[in-house]
Amino acid sequence: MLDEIVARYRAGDRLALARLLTLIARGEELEAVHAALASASNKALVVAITGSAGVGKSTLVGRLAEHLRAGNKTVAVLACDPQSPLTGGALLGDRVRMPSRPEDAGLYIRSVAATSGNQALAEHLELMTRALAAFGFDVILLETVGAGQGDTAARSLSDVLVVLVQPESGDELQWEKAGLLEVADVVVVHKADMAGAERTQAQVKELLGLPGCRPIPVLAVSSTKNTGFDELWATISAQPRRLDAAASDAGSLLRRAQQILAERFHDRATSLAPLVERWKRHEVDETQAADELLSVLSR
Ligand SMILES: Nc1nc2c(ncn2[C@@H]2O[C@H](COP(=O)(O)OP(=O)(O)OP(=O)(O)O)[C@@H](O)[C@H]2O)c(=O)[nH]1
Ligand SMILES: [Mg+2]
Repeated sequence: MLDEIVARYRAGDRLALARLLTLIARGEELEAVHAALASASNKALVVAITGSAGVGKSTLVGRLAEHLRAGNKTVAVLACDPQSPLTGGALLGDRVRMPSRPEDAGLYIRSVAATSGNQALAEHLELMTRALAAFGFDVILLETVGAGQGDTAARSLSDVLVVLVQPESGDELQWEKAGLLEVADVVVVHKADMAGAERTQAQVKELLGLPGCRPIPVLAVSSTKNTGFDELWATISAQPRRLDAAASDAGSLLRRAQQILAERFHDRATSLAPLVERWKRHEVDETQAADELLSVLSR
């Protein structure tokens, strides 16, 4: 049955995509799904949007998706919402303030129950993201709740992580400081239509502008007024892609392994060359590369 789903998924069938995501979310057939996605190409930009409850993540994600669609980019949204486990309808209807357009093949929205343990959730999210990327979406937006642990997971799952704060967060801002510095690639003062937004933006800039800190852009965006989105997208696009960097790290690790093998066991090094070539062509992922590396070594 999985074979059939995968075949239809590869042919671009959205229903098959939905079924594949459901299997992943339930933690079923993960080995087979891993294998099916192992050699899939991945050119999607993965953007995580995080921040505390009520800061307007869903609204902003909806708006951003609209902007991207207007620019002809295809978009998939994965929304993790611990308060409403798997309520696809509610997500579209109430929470994401975005016209639901089921006829738009370039937009796909899916909610994810964030009830499983952190580690399992992260693993499932990673696979779901890969399944969406391999399906061909240009951009994947991940809405995650901003609880320290979750942020760190979202960071490793995304190319760019955007943290939302809102005006006059007061004490909360102190708490955010450590978290922001640790995880954010871009900070957005959201609800910029509210009083105090400019002050908050200045405060956050000051917090993040400490000497020795890596520079983090701090933008003002209002979903209600629909302002700041061009700059937001320009800033996100200008960030280096973390997942590419991770992949090239793994690539250089593989090349180093080849070097060491060449020095010590000449015959095995040549047997590793095809793997390195396939890695360069993105035909294997890290897991598969590691497996094959081990099998070459244990021969
Ligand atoms: N003034 C103002 N209010 C906004 C803006 N964007 C969202 N809101 C409001 O903020 C509230 C929370 O919005 P959501 O998008 O549900 O926030 P969220 O962060 O996804 O919330 P959770 O998923 O529950 O954590 C809603 O009442 C929105 O109408 C904005 O740009 N300006
Ligand atoms: Mg939300």
